[in-house]
Amino acid sequence: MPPPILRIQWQYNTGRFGRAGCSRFTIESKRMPMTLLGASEKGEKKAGLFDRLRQAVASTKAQLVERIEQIVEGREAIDRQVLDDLEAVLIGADLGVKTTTEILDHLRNQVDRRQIRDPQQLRSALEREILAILEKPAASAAARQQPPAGQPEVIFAVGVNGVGKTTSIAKLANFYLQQGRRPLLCAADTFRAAAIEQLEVWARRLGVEIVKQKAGADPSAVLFDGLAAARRHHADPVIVDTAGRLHTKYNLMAELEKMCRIAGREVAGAPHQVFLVIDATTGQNGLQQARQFLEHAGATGIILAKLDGTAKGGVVVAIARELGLPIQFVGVGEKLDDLLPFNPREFVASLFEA
Ligand SMILES: Nc1nc2c(ncn2[C@@H]2O[C@H](COP(=O)(O)OP(=O)(O)O)[C@@H](O)[C@H]2O)c(=O)[nH]1
Ligand SMILES: [Mg+2]
Repeated sequence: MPPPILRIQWQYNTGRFGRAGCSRFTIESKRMPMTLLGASEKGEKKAGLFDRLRQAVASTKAQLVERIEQIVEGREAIDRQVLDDLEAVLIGADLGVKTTTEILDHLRNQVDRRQIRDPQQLRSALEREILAILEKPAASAAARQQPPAGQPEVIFAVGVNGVGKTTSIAKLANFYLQQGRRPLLCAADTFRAAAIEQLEVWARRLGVEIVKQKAGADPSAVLFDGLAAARRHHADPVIVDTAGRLHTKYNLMAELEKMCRIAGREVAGAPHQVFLVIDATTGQNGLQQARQFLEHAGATGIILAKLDGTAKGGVVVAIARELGLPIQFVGVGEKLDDLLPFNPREFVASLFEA
């Protein structure tokens, strides 16, 4: 039987935990986060973020965890049929064939060694498997090179058209603003005038500086200007929008490589971060497209946009395993604060908690 749900409401009018009236938030969790006991602002914010992650993965949870519960219900042994059904569920939730096969091999192994016997244990065994896959690339993220003192951190966003690059850049700028930094946006997707205008609208809304040129300009020239402006105005980080048109793939990749060279010549170690933006709603197809970028752009991490409203959130696991890159942020909507730092444990908890 699942552990009972603990339901807490903080009442701002009385300053106590309780059930009635005037609450601003509700937390439901098997484990009560310690920070909430003091109801500090930090705790409130954290609970809010977790709640939003939970909302964003609701469809994936229905597709994955709730189906597993249906499979194991009433079964007495972990037989071939149970494992075949589990395999179908994992593929249906877009974990991909390779990742699914690896997970099933591990589970079969545990069944053979009688480490798991009861079908009811499959759920938590799967939770452990997914967490291990997600935590693996996260461990390597710390090795990133830092910019020299007094120089801006340079961050590129790359990925196919329409995946959510420009929107994610605006959200990232908002994230860094909240950390007390002064981001500068660089409109180096010069392929379409609309792309420059879109970034300008965000910059105005955020009140941050933007460096741009006319549509059709050399993206590397815009980048060069952006870095110079950042140095002059002590802005940091410089967040660079890039084009993502796949039909002129060769030019695009050559352009990206040139931008990386220019950045590195101007600021040691730049680009310090290259976020590959992937659209979660495209599932395995998105993963395929992402691979093509990786060959040329050398990404350091993933932003998974549009996790809200997709049942294909299982692609998170395939991305972590097959690209070997940490997922650093997930997009959960179109607003500025709809970007959540990705934490493997929280992600798994949001999917598997009762
Ligand atoms: N629901 C949702 N929509 C998003 C998210 N991120 C981006 N979008 C939408 O996806 C569309 C394409 O985004 P855009 O940033 O222009 O993509 P780009 O071509 O890669 O720069 C826009 O309509 C965005 O509002 C997200 O996390 N959730
Ligand atoms: Mg764009």
